[in-house]
Amino acid sequence: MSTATAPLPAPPHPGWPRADTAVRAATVADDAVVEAYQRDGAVVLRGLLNPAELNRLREGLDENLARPSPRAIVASQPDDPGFFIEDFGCWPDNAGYRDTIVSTPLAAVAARLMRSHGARLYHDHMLTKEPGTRQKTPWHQDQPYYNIDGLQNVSFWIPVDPVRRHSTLEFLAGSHRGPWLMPRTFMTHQARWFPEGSLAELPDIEAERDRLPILGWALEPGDAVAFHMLTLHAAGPVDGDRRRRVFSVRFLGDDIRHAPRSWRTSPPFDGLADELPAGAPMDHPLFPPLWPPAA
Ligand SMILES: O=C(O)CCC(=O)C(=O)O
Repeated sequence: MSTATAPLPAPPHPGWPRADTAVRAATVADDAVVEAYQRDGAVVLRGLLNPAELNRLREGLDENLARPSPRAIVASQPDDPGFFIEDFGCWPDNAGYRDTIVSTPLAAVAARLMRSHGARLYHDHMLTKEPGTRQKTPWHQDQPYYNIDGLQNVSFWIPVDPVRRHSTLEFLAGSHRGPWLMPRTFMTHQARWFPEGSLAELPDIEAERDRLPILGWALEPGDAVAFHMLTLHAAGPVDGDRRRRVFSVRFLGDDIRHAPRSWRTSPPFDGLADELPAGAPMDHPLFPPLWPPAA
């Protein structure tokens, strides 16, 4: 992702927000869900997208899979019977993603979960595991890979296919309260971000999973999970009869500040440090404010 090449974001679509946006957001993320998000750092959101919104997102995902961006990476081994592909920062070129981001209640739900007045887009991330993918997604936090400080943040993980319990995203409840843990490359475990020894290493969560508060939900299309960028999470393999096409989109709240790094973040925002000082709010065209809607 480069600030030099990214086009200016499209303004919210005409007719946005729809009259029912705030009501839908308060229904899917009612006070009990918001409280659970604050306490656990992860919640399930049943029926977040309606069938028309889901179809639009599916079109966006299929378009992305047919034409991955130059930023796409293969996250499975060559001998994996399936295939795990990720892509980043595609929304400026993908109308299905744009519609999903600006024309659904996502931003309004984000503001509620974060207990923030405003919600601005951070970035999008596609994660698809094709049938039979053996590759697990290892336990990790997201924020140590990023260029932001602050607590008011949320990521949505939105599958367009049914996801079984053993293939879904799992969370260690409460881990969003910290500490920050060492980010490593998923397949070769290299420390490419924070220098070796500068953050604590991850505990062996799998070895202790029976006594840990692990959350995870089987999901139907239209459902999603929402999680804090410090919540430890991981995902399982997928069965041979299932695709697992997922769109993840991440939002920032009022307290988030720019934290430029001396290394390349994941995803990268090349050149941003020249345009947005350290400690500044993320007030930049790459991160359009989406809630509350402009007057
Ligand atoms: O989809 C996956 O397998 C992992 C998702 C993930 O780590 C994320 O969205 O941050």
